[in-house]
Amino acid sequence: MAKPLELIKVEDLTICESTAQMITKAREDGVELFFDRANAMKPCPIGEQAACCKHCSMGPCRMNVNSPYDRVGVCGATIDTIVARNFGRMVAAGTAAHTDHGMAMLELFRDVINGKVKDYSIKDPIKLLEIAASLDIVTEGRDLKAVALDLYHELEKTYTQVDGEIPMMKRVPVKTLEQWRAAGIVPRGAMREIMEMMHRTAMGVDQDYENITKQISRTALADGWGGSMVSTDISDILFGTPSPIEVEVDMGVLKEDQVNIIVHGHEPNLLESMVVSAADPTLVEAAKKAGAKGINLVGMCCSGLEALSRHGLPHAGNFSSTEAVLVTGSIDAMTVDIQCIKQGLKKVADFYETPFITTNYRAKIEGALHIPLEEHEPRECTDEIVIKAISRFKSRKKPIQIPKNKARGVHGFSFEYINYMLGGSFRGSYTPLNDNIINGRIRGVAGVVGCTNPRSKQDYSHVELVKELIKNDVLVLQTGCSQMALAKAGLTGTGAAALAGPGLAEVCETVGMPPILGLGSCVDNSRILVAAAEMVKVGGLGDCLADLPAAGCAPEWMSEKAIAIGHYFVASGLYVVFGHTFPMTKGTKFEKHLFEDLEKLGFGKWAFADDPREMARLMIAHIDKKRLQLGIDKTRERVLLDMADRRELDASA
Ligand code: XCC
Repeated sequence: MAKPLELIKVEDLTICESTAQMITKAREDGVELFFDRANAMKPCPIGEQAACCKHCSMGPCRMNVNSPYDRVGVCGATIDTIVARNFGRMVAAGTAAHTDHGMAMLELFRDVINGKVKDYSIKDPIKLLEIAASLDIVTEGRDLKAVALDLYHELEKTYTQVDGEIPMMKRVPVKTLEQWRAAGIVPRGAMREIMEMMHRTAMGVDQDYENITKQISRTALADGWGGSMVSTDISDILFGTPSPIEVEVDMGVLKEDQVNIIVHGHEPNLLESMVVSAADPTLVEAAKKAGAKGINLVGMCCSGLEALSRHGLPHAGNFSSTEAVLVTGSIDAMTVDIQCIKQGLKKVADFYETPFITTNYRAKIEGALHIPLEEHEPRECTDEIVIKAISRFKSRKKPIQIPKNKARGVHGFSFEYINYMLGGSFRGSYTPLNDNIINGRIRGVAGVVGCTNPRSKQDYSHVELVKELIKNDVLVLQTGCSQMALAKAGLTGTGAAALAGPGLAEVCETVGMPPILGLGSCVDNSRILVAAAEMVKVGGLGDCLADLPAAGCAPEWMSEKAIAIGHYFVASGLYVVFGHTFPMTKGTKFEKHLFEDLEKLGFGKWAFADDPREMARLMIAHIDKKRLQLGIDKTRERVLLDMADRRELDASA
């Protein structure tokens, strides 16, 4: 046990009531969670500011964060070189994670088309044809398989293309693309960009922070407009494009009298096959024979968000709750694939005698049972997981305590559905969104995304920030663990319009949409890019992404993937605020470059804030600045006057 647990107040760790209850239970049970480890081990003060260089054995060299220009590394590397290199490697790692995931989806797509994989099929042929057409692949008069094969070969370039622009550049607004071309940052295949990023940040290579930043941008763009975007599109084609669906979330979705199986990770194929296994009549019968009323399949983190968006599968919570959910004692199996899977889960699972099963060859955990998910026979893996869970249900020994908290909300928004929702099925269009931004009812658009982190109170900043944004008429798009924070807080239904400002509330009421739109997992941040590109295309809001009255935020981030996401938004032209911590040495030229200079060069820029209200203030100030530059600041004043007048009229009526 790291440190006396009593020292940490539960209410300082989370606003998620279920997680709070489970932290308390874990303390009683003597089980250590990552909250305790975070408390016991303070972050390294030099590493926290990215001021340590360990890229060769002449060091590691530790800079003085209080006076960063006091010294240089043994090779002479300056603080700016060191911090930029560290930042670049985070972007490379985050990009690698999303692109490797995307490439796995693309390979699955290839094997579905060529008939090697029979358990999955093409669920959305319309989207397949649309994406193919958008990439100039001839679709008319051709059979679906031929188009699909061409699409596969075209999209493969996203990863492998040695030279030239990747296919999705066709979706980038022209002026933004021209700007990237001028800056020399249009991405080639992700493998090339990641390789070059790693090379340039090795000892003795690129030692000019501005030049390093160019490769950081190019690598990040290979993620957002490349690996992640392909992952989203192919997942939609294979498993269905999400449309709004009402879903239950939080630990109250667990059922004491059923076999509870948690699926946690990122690639949708494991959960897709789990859905089939959990509904298999033979396995359901086996569960009943074991005394259960049924099999309760529940998602967590991004895997869970993929299945929640497509199937309405219940979701138990976000990153900070994955250990806590095991503490309920009710989990009969937890199965995982890749990313955000704490090694500590294994120990907690062992304590509660929950089978903990890894399924992906890239992500084994020492001591955990590994049942490989082979794509041509996925049921071999997922049926076995269900059987293991049934047998654990039969022999449950530990007391069970399931929190009662449960919230209902609407999820599963996609670029395509927003198009349809705003414009109708025959004239799907983003024009009504642009019109309402231009007329000022909607002040702007914000993406609030990303992780939770044991070093910040779970969910608190997500919820407070989003409340503040919608109150100020900012439409909020969400993904990842942030989406789940708002869902648990009961703010993903149309009822949330009651908390929205008058303009946004009016639009929500007219269109019948909530003010907070959940778009899915973290690779689905690409849906935000596509929506933003469409807003530029529709017109009236400037002619490049940097002109939009829009901003993004990851208030409780923790993963390198979040840094890659943040930077592809910045390189695309958006303003991005990160919360609680930032891998940056203060007072350096590199900090100024990311936080000020990039905007002057026509890109977006980074910002940092510790308090959710301050995050909201910064984002709204940026949105207002863009409205002013677009010359639409006055319309908003008129609308608000109208609303005030209307209220006065209402009051006097
Ligand atoms: Fe992981 Fe995707 Fe972060 Fe959540 S938001 S902690 S990256 S699960 Ni993606």
